[in-house]
Amino acid sequence: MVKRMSFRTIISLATYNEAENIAPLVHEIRRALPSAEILIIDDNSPDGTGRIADELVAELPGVHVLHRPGKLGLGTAVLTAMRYAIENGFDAIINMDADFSHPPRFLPQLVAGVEKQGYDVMIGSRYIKGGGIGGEQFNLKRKFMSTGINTYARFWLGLTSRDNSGSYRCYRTATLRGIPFDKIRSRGYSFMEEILYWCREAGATIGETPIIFENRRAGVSKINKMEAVHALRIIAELGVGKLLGLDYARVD
Ligand SMILES: Nc1nc2c(ncn2[C@@H]2O[C@H](COP(=O)(O)OP(=O)(O)OP(=O)(O)O)[C@@H](O)[C@H]2O)c(=O)[nH]1
Ligand SMILES: [Mg+2]
Repeated sequence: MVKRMSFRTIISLATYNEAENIAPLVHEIRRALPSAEILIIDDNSPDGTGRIADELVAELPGVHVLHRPGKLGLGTAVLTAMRYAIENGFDAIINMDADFSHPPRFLPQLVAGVEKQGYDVMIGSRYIKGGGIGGEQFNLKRKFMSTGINTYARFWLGLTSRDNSGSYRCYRTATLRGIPFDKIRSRGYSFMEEILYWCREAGATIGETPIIFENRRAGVSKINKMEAVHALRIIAELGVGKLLGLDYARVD
């Protein structure tokens, strides 16, 4: 009889200037979900995050790193990680920010959503009962922006999940295999809404489990106004494209 392999999960961490966060985060992830492998996607961070990642790879089994030549955007980093998960036979991929905004203590519930509850995508959600935003410095402007973008994405893309902009999620790789990656338009932050849209198109079931989002522990934010405006445009274009039955190909 063929012995069934256990459920294999990989956790992807996109990094751009996370030198102070990456090592403690990887160790905390190991404690929270020891069976999972970890993939760091570093975009040649000027602060040396990539070098620290190499040290972690040498020190810990099941930790991997991909070095890209320069800052290519969070969306393409996650996509690269998804391809890696598919090519290397993982059953699920979890993505999380590398700045401690996504506490590792929620990892077991995210995996369980896919492995045990049978969802194709499990969202770590700030906007369902039990979820929320911790930390006193999380300002009102940002809260307002986050709520706004979620309502906007629900409207244009017909999403029914509550938290569509956060990136702390677990995806079943079998579902990702059915997604036309070459049609994904987002390079930056709108990837989070867009991938949910494509998962829905592929017939995926989407669940949400509560998480508490924390302020980044060290370093600075990488999102800028241009990226935010670009994200809004892509979401609207996707919505209009769906309405008109257009078959968008990747443009930018
Ligand atoms: N590889 C890669 N990682 C990125 C890129 N842009 C952002 N990241 C990473 O993506 C994650 C989310 O980015 P953040 O800058 O924290 O964005 P944010 O959460 O909106 O902003 P904060 O207020 O700082 O938390 C972090 O782990 C970043 O290091 C990129 O172009 N390439
Ligand atoms: Mg962050």
